[in-house]
Amino acid sequence: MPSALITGITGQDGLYLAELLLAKGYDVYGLIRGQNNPKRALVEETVPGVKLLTGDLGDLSSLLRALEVAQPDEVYNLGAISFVAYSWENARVTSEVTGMGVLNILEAVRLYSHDDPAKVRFYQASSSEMFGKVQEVPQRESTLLWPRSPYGVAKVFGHYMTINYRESYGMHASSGILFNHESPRRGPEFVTRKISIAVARIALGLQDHVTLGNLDAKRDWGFAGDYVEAMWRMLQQPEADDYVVATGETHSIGELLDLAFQAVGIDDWSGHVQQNPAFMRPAEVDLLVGDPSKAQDVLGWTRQVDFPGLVKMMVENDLEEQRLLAGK
Ligand code: NDP
Ligand code: GDR
Repeated sequence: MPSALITGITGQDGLYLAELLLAKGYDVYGLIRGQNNPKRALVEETVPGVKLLTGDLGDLSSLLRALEVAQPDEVYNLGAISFVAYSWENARVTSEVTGMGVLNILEAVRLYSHDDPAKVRFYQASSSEMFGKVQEVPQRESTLLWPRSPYGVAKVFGHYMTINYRESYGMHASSGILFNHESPRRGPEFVTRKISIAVARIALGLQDHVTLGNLDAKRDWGFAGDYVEAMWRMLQQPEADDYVVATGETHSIGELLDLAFQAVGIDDWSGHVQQNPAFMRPAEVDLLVGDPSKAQDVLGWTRQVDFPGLVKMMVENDLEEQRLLAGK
């Protein structure tokens, strides 16, 4: 039975990836931080087959201990401080976890695999935020990186460190440059989930409006369940490499609002949406849209859920959740 260690097990992608690997017969270990992590119960309930190990990306010795216990064939480094807006106010801690944390886990894997550098296959969760002030449209693996946030800068560090460990030590280390992917498990601080929760509550008469930042922002949004499949496929390749994973389509926040409100039968949402500069960012990324050709050709990966399907899935989930919470 192959074994895998996932950092970031409590996050959106950690849960989907754990489900995928358990279904494939893997022995799955998840790294969980803190002495009383509030999301432990969620992980235990959602993926009861996962064995949780305590550790933190900032603590090399905890990573080494986790590797010794899990004896993994594959390590997926999904752990990060991942909210871009937060990274301006907390640039240092974002750099330490999202950037230096990658170096820590790479170094732990290198030390653990000292007898055979390719013993463990490693996945790094890189991001389209690395493209920032985009140098070409659509963005592909060879596009020059120009990050526009402390989060993006930290991801660039992790991305190049992963490539450096592959080239320096012969590690099977791959980097997935993933564009935005969402789901009913998305954190409520991200715009898609913020909108799906608000729309559900507005439909149920629990709130009147939602306050957002830049409505002109555009993103290449896919479904997280599809994207973890690409992560796994990367580690099944004979050679490690880097891949863009995206839909190749871009949509605005306005289009997202159209679809979300349509899902609850509201055609004109103008009275339900307000704007506040507090949700604007010091710098925005430009036209983010990815070219997934390499992932399609080499990995045989394709997305299953389209943008309207994704928005509908999220709003329907939140209608159900909010109805239960409100006792309706
Ligand atoms: P989430 O924010 O949902 O999850 C982040 C995870 O990182 C949580 O499990 C969190 O644990 C963990 N974490 C935070 N700090 C530490 C630490 N010091 N040590 C160990 N773990 C830590 O992110 P997603 O699931 O959405 O994303 C997974 C990865 O993919 C992230 O690295 C993200 O940056 C990257 N990514 C995501 C994209 C997306 O659209 N979702 C696109 C491109 C890249 P805790 O619960 O304890 O806080
Ligand atoms: P992003 O996701 O920054 O792309 O990072 P987010 O959903 O936070 O923002 C997307 C766009 O929406 C605009 N926006 C708002 N965003 C939030 N959060 N709240 C608002 O009220 C709001 N109003 C408008 C933003 O300005 C932005 O343009 C996500 C994370 O998962 C990263 O970890 C990952 O690397 C990238 O996706 C790819």
